[in-house]
Amino acid sequence: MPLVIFIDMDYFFAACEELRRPELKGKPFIVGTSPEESKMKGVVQTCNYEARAFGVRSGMATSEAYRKKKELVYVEADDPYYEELSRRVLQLLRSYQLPIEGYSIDEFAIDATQLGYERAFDTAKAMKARVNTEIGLPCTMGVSMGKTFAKMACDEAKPNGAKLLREEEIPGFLRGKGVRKLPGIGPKTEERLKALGITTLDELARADVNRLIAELGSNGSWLHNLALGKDSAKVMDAQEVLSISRERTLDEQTRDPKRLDLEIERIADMVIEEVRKSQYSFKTVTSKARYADFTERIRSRTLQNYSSSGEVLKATAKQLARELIGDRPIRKVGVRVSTLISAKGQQRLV
Ligand code: DCP
Ligand code: CA
Ligand code: CA
Repeated sequence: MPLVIFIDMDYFFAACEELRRPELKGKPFIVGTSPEESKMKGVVQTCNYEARAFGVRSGMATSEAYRKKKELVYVEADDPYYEELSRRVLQLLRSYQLPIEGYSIDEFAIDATQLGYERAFDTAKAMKARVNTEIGLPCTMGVSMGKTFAKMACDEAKPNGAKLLREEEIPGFLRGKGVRKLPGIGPKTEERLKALGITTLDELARADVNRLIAELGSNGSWLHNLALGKDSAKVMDAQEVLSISRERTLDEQTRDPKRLDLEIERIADMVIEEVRKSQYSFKTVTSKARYADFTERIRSRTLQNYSSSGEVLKATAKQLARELIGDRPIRKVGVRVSTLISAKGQQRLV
């Protein structure tokens, strides 16, 4: 599992508003979207902690928020402004030269594996202080193995906090928690799990994985692993080339299609393992050959649909590799998948 620093901005849209309108500080207010006719018909996007003290929450109807607290100040949401601040936070975090993945407008996951726990936690606290002083926004940091547990640690440290959760502490941390505490479990999945008699993460961990898969598809085994404290998903830096590839130099040069098939199968197995670990589906397959004279050629094919199948990858890559056989013997072959989509969030990456 990668060691991850997870950052989530505190009451983000509302904090952005306080930054440019300091007179709002200390007063309960909400940031909302309202249909033109009346602000009362809109929804609370977020609110400051003063408003939360009265039970006001994100996602609540504005009218309900006003029933809880008559004197709420209403602020119309300004998405371009929040996006600009989000970009500035990302830019500041990038200065640490670690791989970083934008998770949502106010969340970022940073791969800190190379730092180890102590330095990662110190770095997280330093980042937090800089976001606070240089940008003027409060945030919370979670540091743990795997993005999921770093995010959960962050959730528990809110607001304006920092929490380090070591790998050996994860099982104890999960024990007794309801399934909704797991990022990725929303109300729908919660209901389906409840139908299976599962309401806590302990019960999810003990559940039969085949039953979970039957009920929830591949998400079932993913969630089961999380409940067991395992999350091997990589931090995907958007600036990295979004493809997964492996290559191998052959023991001896060849032009034999059968020999090539075997090599391609081996390499495809390595690629597919990485695809599964990072939970991607791919749409483009590329095979590459380097010849005895060090020239290289590639052949690519775009599939009809996204796939994460090893069989599809092998068949396509072998066919492409055969098209690369020419007069010169091949000394190195490679397989690459690209046009990736996150199978988890159905989020397009390329
Ligand atoms: N948001 C929204 N509609 C929602 C939930 C959130 O528009 N139903 C927006 C407003 C939030 C931002 O996304 O400011 C980030 O959402 P979070 O869930 O992280 O909530 P906050 O940052 O507001 O608060 P917290 O301090 O709990 O993270
Ligand atoms: Ca937030
Ligand atoms: Ca958030």
